[in-house]
Amino acid sequence: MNISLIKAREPSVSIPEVTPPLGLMYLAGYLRKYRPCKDNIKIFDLSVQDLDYVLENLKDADIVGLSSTNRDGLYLSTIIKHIRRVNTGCSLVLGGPIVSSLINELFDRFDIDCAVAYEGEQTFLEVIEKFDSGHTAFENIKGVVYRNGNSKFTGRRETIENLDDVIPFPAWDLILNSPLSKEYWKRKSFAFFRMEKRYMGLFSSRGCPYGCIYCHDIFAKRFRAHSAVRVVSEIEHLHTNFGIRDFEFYDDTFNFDKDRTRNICDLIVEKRLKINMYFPNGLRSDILEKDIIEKMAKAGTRVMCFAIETVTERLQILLRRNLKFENINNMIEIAVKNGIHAEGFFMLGHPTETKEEMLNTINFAAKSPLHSAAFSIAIPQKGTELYSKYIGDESPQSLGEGYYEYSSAISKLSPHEVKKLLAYTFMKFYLRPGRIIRIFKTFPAGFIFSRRFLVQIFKWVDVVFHRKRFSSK
Ligand code: B12
Ligand code: SF4
Repeated sequence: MNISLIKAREPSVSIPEVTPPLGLMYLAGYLRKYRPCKDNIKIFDLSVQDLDYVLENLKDADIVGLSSTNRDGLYLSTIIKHIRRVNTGCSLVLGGPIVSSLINELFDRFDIDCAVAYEGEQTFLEVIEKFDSGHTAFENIKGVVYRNGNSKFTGRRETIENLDDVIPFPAWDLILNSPLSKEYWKRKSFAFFRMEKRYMGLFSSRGCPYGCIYCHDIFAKRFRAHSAVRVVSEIEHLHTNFGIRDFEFYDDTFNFDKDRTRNICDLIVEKRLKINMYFPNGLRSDILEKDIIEKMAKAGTRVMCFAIETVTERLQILLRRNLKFENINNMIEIAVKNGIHAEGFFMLGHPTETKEEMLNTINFAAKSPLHSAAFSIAIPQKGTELYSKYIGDESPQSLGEGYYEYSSAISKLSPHEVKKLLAYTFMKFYLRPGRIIRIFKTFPAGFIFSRRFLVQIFKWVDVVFHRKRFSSK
């Protein structure tokens, strides 16, 4: 079958980061393994390709698979309308975080044939086989949302346990052997900076056992991981066959299994792989240990993000994040001493959060040894407990909300006041001679930092003045 997989994207200046569509590469790799030689699979990405170009190439598709987050879903119905116009015969399958988030309202919003919720590989395979056999009755396939009057969900599929055996390498070649790769390398990725232009994202584990009420549940609230040997063989494969030396890990809790983390680093050192590693999706900071950070540094870690979010204990409990603070500054200091760029993640505007509590978090960040800090606003996403509790499941999710555009006041301050505080964090954190000197002293590529610093300034100016530059295509 001709299967075209498309990453949807909402083009916005306030979220300039773009990452290669790992989810689609996983799906393509899985179909190749379990339906060998049966399909012709292509990947497109609206983050880096024009809609017109993509539409031009969809004319022979039997199945179009769309991947989207909530935010990227802003223009999804328009994109779908265009796809239906250029290819009247194709079947449209939706996947990605938006599905589990908006499970009961998908068919009200989008003209699709079916959707795949949560972990996608096994369900998508069964959906493709159904289409291939000329049928469209999905009620016996676990994990599918289909139209039956409204949206009907067949129920959640069991997660894949033995990841090493079941999940093949993602189909990296579909990106890395095509001009698409250069489009990612030109742009800002998830990590604060990269040493090399060429890079690839990795997803070495699935799921997270912590219970933060604002977080998704795509891969279940349990940690499942590829073995250290498998992770390093992915790195070796990408290094040998595609010349990739920079690796961004998008895992939710990469370091949850301490021994796995140690083993991955030891293996990289043992094999003398000269690579750079980045952890832009945050590490669980309170389970880090000195020797783990040292091993990570030795193995090539350049950027480590400490996901702290708030320093108010009351809120850590309310958000069910339960981060223990005692050791965090110490761990940041160790990372900095080992030449790792340490970035902190913080959020403002948590439910019931007061101005004083927000200022405490801002002051903690400013006084910490962090090199950089990313502050964003806590935006409830439908499908999370945060949304049910503080917005209400009956309220429709507004899909256009990203790091800064936001309208729901769940803290004690108004959205406008929270935005003003965000602008203040930037000055408070960066405009400190001590921090600037330390960045240039410990950071090996100060010039990259300066460039990022300027980009950040433009971004914040944009936020403060509420400039909207969304395309309404
Ligand atoms: C990389 C990343 C980013 C990148 C790229 C985002 C993008 N547009 O793709 C950047 C840094 C830009 C980013 C920004 C944001 N992100 Co982000 N990000 C991630 C992260 C860490 C990894 C994504 C990934 O590669 N996963 C690995 C692959 C294997 O998983 P996957 O893509 O979900 O694919 C699987 C299934 O979903 C399914 N599937 C996926 N697509 C398809 C398509 C079809 C046809 C089928 C059948 C199945 C299917 O099968 C795949 C294999 O099992 C995830 C966390 C996570 N654990 O996934 C958050 C996540 C996707 N981000 C999230 C959020 C909230 C945001 C922001 C809104 C943050 C903010 N406050 O502003 C912005 C929005 C940006 C945007 N335009 O969407 C949420 C999304 C929730 C939601 N319901 O939308 C996630 C899930 C994190 C979370 N904790 O909740 N993010
Ligand atoms: S620790 Fe991170 S990935 Fe895990 S539930 Fe909390 S926010 Fe989500």
